Amino acid sequence: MSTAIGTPNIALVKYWGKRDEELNLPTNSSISMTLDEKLTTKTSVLFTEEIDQDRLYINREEQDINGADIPEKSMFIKRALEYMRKKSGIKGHALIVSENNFPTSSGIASSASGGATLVFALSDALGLKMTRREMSIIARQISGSACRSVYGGIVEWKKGKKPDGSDSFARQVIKPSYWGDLRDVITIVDTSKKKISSSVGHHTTIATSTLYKNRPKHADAEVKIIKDAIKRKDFQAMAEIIMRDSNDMHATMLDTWPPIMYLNDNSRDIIYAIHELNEKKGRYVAAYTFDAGANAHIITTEDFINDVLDVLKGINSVKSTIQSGVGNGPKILKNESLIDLSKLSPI
Ligand code: 2P0
Repeated sequence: MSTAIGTPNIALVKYWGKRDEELNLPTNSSISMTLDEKLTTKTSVLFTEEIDQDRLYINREEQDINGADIPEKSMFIKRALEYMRKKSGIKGHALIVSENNFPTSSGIASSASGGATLVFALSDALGLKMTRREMSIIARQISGSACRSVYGGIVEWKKGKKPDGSDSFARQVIKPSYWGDLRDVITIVDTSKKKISSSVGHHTTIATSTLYKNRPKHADAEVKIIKDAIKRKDFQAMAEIIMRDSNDMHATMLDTWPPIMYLNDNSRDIIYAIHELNEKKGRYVAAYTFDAGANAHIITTEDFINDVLDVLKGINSVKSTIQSGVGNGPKILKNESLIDLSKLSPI
């Protein structure tokens, strides 16, 4: 048995579009900041002969991972579980209990922290001693963005070229402590479940958007530039790429047919307000970015947190904010468990 804790990541140059939908192989490389433990996924895994099939609970709700007609995400989880179990030679069924302390499917990357934390817990429970690279490759096959949450700090996911995905994994490019005062102010305006899943969105955008055709090459170039900017702690260069890349991705979504619109009027209020703040300061002090949801991530530094919070106070639709620094990535929790061993169910 093992329990792991992991965190989401926020993409600074985004992953949107797959060259292989079975293996979650992206059309472009991406780069992200792993978040700290304000937002967490905890996952306990037990292998036992005492249950009759594999069982998975997410936020206390049992998910079907055994039937023939299960959702794609469940199939991908099952595939990762079976691969790792086979590698270990352990025979028991898996009881997996996973809990997020934040809303799922609302664009706060629950699938990223979920996938990475699960692979961490499985590897430890099965005694596999896998490298982070191996874990990143398996996490990618559960959910693309999960391959980045296997590491702390600033993380690059190189798209790779091989059809089997063996060269498509993430790696840490900057340690968490390098730019210790970097912050993400996660700004919640909407906690409802998104209408179009990321997996469907990735597919439809590639299939129908003409704007998208320019994106992969452009995003790859931006990854290189932003990596150097972060190494120089050049917030000016970094901020503009972050905002432009988010806008670029959401433009291809709007150009998708039928259109995908994750941003709403509340998101747009935040975009305008951050541009106004930057203009007032005469330079970039904050950068917005949005994933597949209306909630904003505002990247800033410790010095300007209060300016950002003041701006957000003036926006009615802002329900709450969470401040995150750069996180250290997943780890094993030695003395915690979400499994009731006498009932073989979630605690
Ligand atoms: C990202 N997103 O780079 C981008 C930005 C959303 C917008 O990765 O189908 O849940 O599981 O590989 O990773 C969300 O897509 O998609 C995502 P799958 P995933 O973080």
